[in-house]
Parts: sequence; structure tokens; C-alpha cells
Amino acid sequence: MSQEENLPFNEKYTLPPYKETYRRSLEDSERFWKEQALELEWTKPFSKVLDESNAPFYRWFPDGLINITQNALDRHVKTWKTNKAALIWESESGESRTLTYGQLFNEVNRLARALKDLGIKKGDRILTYLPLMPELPISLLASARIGAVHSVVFSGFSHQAIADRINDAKAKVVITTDYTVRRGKKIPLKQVVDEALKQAPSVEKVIVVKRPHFEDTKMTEGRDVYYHELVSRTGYKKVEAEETSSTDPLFILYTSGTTGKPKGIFHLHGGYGLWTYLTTKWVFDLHDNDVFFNTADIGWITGHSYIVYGPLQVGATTLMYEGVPDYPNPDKWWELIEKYNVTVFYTSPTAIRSLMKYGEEWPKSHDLNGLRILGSVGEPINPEAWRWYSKNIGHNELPIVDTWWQTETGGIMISATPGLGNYMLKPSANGLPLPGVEADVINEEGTRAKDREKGYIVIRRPWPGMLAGVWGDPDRYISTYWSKFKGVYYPGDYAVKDEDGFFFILGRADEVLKIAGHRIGTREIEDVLISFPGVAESAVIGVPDPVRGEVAVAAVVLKQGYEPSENLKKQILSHIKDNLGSLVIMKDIYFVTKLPKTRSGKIMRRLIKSVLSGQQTGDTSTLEDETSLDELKKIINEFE
Ligand code: 6R9
Repeated sequence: MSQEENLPFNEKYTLPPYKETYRRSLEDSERFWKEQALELEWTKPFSKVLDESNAPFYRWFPDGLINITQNALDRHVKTWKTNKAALIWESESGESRTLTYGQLFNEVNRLARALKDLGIKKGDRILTYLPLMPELPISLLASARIGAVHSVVFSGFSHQAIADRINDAKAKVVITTDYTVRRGKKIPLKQVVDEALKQAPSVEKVIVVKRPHFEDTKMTEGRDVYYHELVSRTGYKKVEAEETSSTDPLFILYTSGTTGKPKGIFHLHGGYGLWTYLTTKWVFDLHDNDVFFNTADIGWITGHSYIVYGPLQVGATTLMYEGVPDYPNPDKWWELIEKYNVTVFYTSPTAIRSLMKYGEEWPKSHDLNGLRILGSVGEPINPEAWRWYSKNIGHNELPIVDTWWQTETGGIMISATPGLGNYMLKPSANGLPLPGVEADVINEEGTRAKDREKGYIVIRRPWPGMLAGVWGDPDRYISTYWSKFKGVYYPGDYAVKDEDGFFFILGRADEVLKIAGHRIGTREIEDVLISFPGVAESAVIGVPDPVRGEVAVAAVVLKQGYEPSENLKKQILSHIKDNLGSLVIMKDIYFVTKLPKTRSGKIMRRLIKSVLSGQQTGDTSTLEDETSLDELKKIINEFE
């Protein structure tokens, strides 16, 4: 096969410089990555690009020394950018703050110094439980600066989720705050941490950011300390960035998989730093005068990579908002875009769908002409949402980059790349793979799928942003990502590729749901269900939802002595909320006497799904007891 035929896209598209960059990234990869990596500042340059000796534990730029904060901060404060806005923050509470690169640098140094004074050292883990407020990116950067490893827990998660993550990471410090705000209400956070710490003995210190008008926070003597007191203990003194190796861990972020226990995906200073830097340039085309507004929370990878590390490394201005988009009115985001002259906007299909229902007047009442590029992430975007987004926010003109990627990939993998001159968009397609990403679609047998044939997306070679592993569980890293097909990375999504090389991601191929773009494993929900005293067995499936894309439904078998009732259902739902937080939207719980299982005892979720969506159940020959389906059908009919 000639190199030409190896290209993933049809030659009829001449897309300079994308095409040339892509070609070089695969054909001359060593030189390509070297050149790209040298756009960053290194404490000590690397001599080797990729260490493959312990594959699939690939290590990028293994002998280089680099600390991501040098590129996110030090590099800019040496230039005119020291007086440029790095971070703009607004909150539903009415608070707002703008930090220049110089000010952000000082804040990060203050906290870095304080953490050092507390005895926190390179490699120690710091957990944050903070909403979108400046102290969150400051905490991440301060942690990175001293070579510690951060782990962000989304501020909507439960005390149990915090405790599990602290225990898995053996975190020494937790950084939290009094409360967050949501629809005019204060939601306490510190007290959730207190509850979590009852079962999480590794934590030595809790740092609490004090917020206005709140006196309910209880401080534990000796363990808890206020952030403002801590950072003012010593006078200001710059902290040199710890000399971290390119392969030192930067953060752990927990995400759902197919088993009950969330996985600690971890990323490293060098490769992750380079990937977020490059993808921010390639996809969002950010320049000095851009203001980037990403509506994600930093509790997700989207916020890590494209609120904090990507935009700051390229020296852009990043805007973050604490609150929901439809309170006090459904034009909050459009107002922010107008007010701060946002040029690039990044959000999720669920958010678009939830705003569509309020009508077109809301975006119309704002001047959105400053926008250049729109982005979408988290789940496939349906045509209706795409059209609304394009028409009302993009004036039918702006490119919408539909970016496919994962916590594990560190940054965007498939998308249009305006920064490389590739504006090619096709309805419902994510686009072409980014330079360095050798993506393919293969079928169950592991051979390349035909054009437009549904198969599994795989990545055929390592890329700098790839996860370094699963924290404390190397076997799980191999079994989850490198075992389904030999020698390739398996993301767990269905996809098709068309004759022009465009990828269309179709959704998860495993037992993972995407509720409002948030990842949650069905097993994780089932484990919580069976931890409820009356529940003997359960099966959770995802069903389509017009706004959230997908929501969960459970079939539950009760233990002897328990009777189905509305009250019991309510108790079970609140048990789920207590354990998994409010993101898991359970549309319903059906009480059954048996679950459809194979003769070998495997729950046939596929059949439950068909029954619930009123579809043909297809092949039921492996079913142990046909009556289990009849019962489910009957219950659903009664219900409707
Ligand atoms: C960034 C993020 C990853 C999963 C991924 C896929 C789905 C993300 C998508 C998309 C279709 C897109 N996904 N972006 N599906 N089109 N543009 O969401 O990370 O939370 O780890 O989820 O999300 O199923 O495998 P994460």
C-alpha cells in the first residue's frame, strides 16, 4: 500500500496545512513530535521522544524535565501577557474576579508555598472538592507546581464518592469551600467532606476557602485551616516549579468503567501538557486576543484540559462560570458571551437541548457576533440540536467542531481542526483524526471495517496525551484498553468511517452510560442498588431521553419480606442520590420477581432494553426463563 493510500482521508480534500501535518505526524513521527514538543519550555530537554520498552505503558519524552506550570504561567509572566487576563470568573452569586497571568502566577505561588509549609511533597496526592471558582484552577496549578498530584472530585458528588477517591489515591490534603450556589440556593460542601473523612483516614489537612455570608462551617481543630489564613502566614515568595520529569504524574481523575469501582485515570506532565497545548491550538485556533468559554466543570476532563491546561499554556483568556445556564434566565451564557467578548465557545449537546426549549428569543437578545468557533463535546450531537446551535449561536456560519475524546485520551482525538486550516464539516460527523492519531474502525474479528460499516473505533499507535495507566491497578489498564484487540488502544465506542475518512462516533459499545454527557457505569449504579437493604438483584440500562441523551432505568428484584411500593421506590432513589450524587438521573425503577438471565446466569440487559423501548426482543434462545420477559412487559404496560 502506498503512503498515499494510508492516509485516512480522501485525496479530494486538500486541507493545508492539516493534511501535510497529519502525513508528517505518522510518516516521520519521531521528528514531528520533537519539533512540536520543542514549542514548549523544558527545564532539561529530552533526548528520546518515546519509550516503548514497557508497552503498553508508553512514556513520552522520558528523560526530559518539564513542569506544566512553567508553560502555563512562568512563560507568560516573562512577557507582556503578565498584564493580560488569564482567568475571568463569574458566579451566580454575583461575585466575579479577573486574574491576569501575573496575578494568577502570584496566587499559585502563594498556595504552593503554603502547601510546602504544610509538608506536602512531590508525589503526594491533593484532592479538591470545589465548585468553579478561581481557587480551583489555582489549587491545581499549585499542586502541579510543587510536583504533587491533584485529583478533582466534582462538587455534585456524594461523601461516599469523595471517601472512595481519597482512599484509592491515599490523599493527604483536601481543599474545599463552605458552599456552592445553584439556582439561588447555597449548597454546603465542607460538611460533605467532613462526612467523607469519617471513612478516609489518610487526610491530614483540610483547607477551606471561606465564602461570604455563611457561618455554618465547622472547623476541626488541628486538621482544618482556612485558605486565606494559610496563604497569608508567610509573606509572598516565589516558588520555583519543582523539577518534575516529563513522566511524573500530574493528576488522577476518576471515571466510570464497566465494573463497579471507578478507575483512577492518571496523566503526566510532559505528554499531557503537550497534547492539551497542541489540541487547543489545532482545534480551537486560540490566539492572543481570544476569550475562550468552556461551560464544562473542572470536575471532568473537559474542564481540566480546556478550562485550565490548554488555554493557559497557549496564553489565552479562559472564562468560567459558577451556576446553571438557565438561572436566573435562560440567557446567562449568551449574556456572558456578549459581556466578555467571547470568541470561542465550547459546550455539550445536553446543554444545547436544555436551552432550545426556551426558544430563540434568548440568544437573539444578545450580540454574539464576536464568536468565531463553536464546539461540542461529551456525546453525539443530534441533528436538531446541531441545527439550533448553528442557527442561533453560530448564525449559520460558524464552524462547529464536534470533538470526540475521553478522560483517557487527555485531549481531543477526532474533530475538525480550524487551527490547521481544516474546516471540513459533514452533518453528524466528528471529523478527521488529529495529527498523530492513527484511528481506525474494526469489526469484531479485528479486521478493518468496510466504509460505513459499524465497528469499534481503535487507535493504532500511542499519542502524547494518552493515559499513563489506572492508578494502583496496572492490570486493569491492560485488560480494559489493550486486550480486546491485540496491539491497539480500545476506547469502547462504536463508530463508522466513511469513504472520505470522516469518523462518526455512534456511542458506547460497553456497559457505560452517558447521562447528560456524564459517564457512569451500569455496574456502578447496580452496586449501589444492591447495597440498599431490600434489594436482592438489579439490572440497570440506559434509555433515550430527549434532553439528557440518555437516562437510567432499573429492574429490581426485592428480598423476601419486602413489598413493592411507591414509598420504597422513593427510598431507593434517594439512596442512589446519597451514594452517587445528583448526576445519575434514574427515570424509573421497575419491581420484578426475576431478571432475564442466560443459562449461565448473565443478566441480559439487551433484552430489558428492547422491552423498555418497545422493540422486538430478537434472539431469546439463550434465556433461561422466558417468563421473566413477559413479567417485565406486563409491568411496563400497566405503567403506561
Ligand atoms: C471528553 C469526554 C468519553 C466518552 C466517549 C464517547 C463520548 C465524548 C463525544 C462523544 C460522540 C463526541 N463522547 N465526546 N461521543 N461525540 N463529540 O466526554 O470524556 O467523560 O471520559 O467520556 O464520551 O462515548 O468514549 P469522558
